[in-house]
Amino acid sequence: MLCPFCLAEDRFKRERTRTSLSYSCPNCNEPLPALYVQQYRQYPPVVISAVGFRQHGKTVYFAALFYALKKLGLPQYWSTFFTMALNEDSLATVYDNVGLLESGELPLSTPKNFPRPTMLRLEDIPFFRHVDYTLLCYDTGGESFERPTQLVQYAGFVRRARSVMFLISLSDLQDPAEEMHRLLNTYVVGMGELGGAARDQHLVVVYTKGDRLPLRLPQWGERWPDLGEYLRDGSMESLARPRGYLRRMHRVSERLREFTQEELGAYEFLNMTGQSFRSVAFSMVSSLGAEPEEGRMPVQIAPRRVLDPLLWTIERSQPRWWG
Ligand SMILES: Nc1nc2c(ncn2[C@@H]2O[C@H](COP(=O)(O)OP(=O)(O)OP(=O)(O)O)[C@@H](O)[C@H]2O)c(=O)[nH]1
Ligand SMILES: [Mg+2]
Ligand SMILES: [Zn+2]
Repeated sequence: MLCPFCLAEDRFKRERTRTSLSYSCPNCNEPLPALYVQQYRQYPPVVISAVGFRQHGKTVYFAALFYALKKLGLPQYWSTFFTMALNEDSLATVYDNVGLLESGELPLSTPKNFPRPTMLRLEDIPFFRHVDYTLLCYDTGGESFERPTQLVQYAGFVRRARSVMFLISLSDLQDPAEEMHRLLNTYVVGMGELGGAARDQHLVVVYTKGDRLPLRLPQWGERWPDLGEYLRDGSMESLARPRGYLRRMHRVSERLREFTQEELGAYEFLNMTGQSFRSVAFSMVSSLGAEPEEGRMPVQIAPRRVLDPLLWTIERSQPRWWG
């Protein structure tokens, strides 16, 4: 079983007293949530790891994802769906982040350290019938992805991910093709040092801050109107029809691949991802829905397509993709 805190695979220690039953990891001695251990097979862990440079939108993405899962009326469309945080830390992280966004504030830059995961159980997502999951969400400072040695030290969680997310904000890059390739190169070398192999993983490339793309790329509206439209009408209703939703999400991924080649000219990145991972998918989100002003949101946030990277990750963590 996978320890969410030190990521060792081991059998957990079990201690029963007259009044309690507790579990801990023999490797790091951290206490583990009882439900995590007792229902490990029923809710297997899926590691969600955000890889990306400083200020590219990792923390805001997680906050917007929690916001979308809790505040946008999903149970209205998914009739038996609910989420459950597995420990006190996770409960606090979810509610604090949702509260922050609701009040128009934005999270501070994340320190570079080995993060504790937010453990969130997802029950009855209609897209994936047979298994429910415990998400283990890891978010560390973007500096950790500047050099392989830093990645090894602060982001070792990536090794346990079946599917890894690269969060890339195109409007924050001078030369997207070159810098995306640098991120990838750093990642692949770091994974090697960690004793893992990217070859065993799926990659989900997530273009963040999608609301900014029309400004950054004047040709966006003219050449990629379908992508702009996909982002704009990213309301929750369409999630009521899982099959249609996934089909469209796959089509958008193909279009974003074309965009990456034709618009960004990121040939080296594309060739190397093709070689380095089991599969590569593309998605695009706007966590806030609009540009902040002076470090605050002047309007209520309107997350767009923030579930897509999660759906990709879960799809690629399914036995069919994995086995
Ligand atoms: N316009 C727009 N800006 C965004 C969006 N998401 C994030 N930002 C901006 O990007 C800033 C950085 O986002 P974070 O999520 O904190 O970035 P990070 O990747 O966690 O950064 P580090 O923790 O420093 O590695 C935010 O403070 C916002 O100003 C978005 O969807 N749209
Ligand atoms: Mg951060
Ligand atoms: Zn441990």
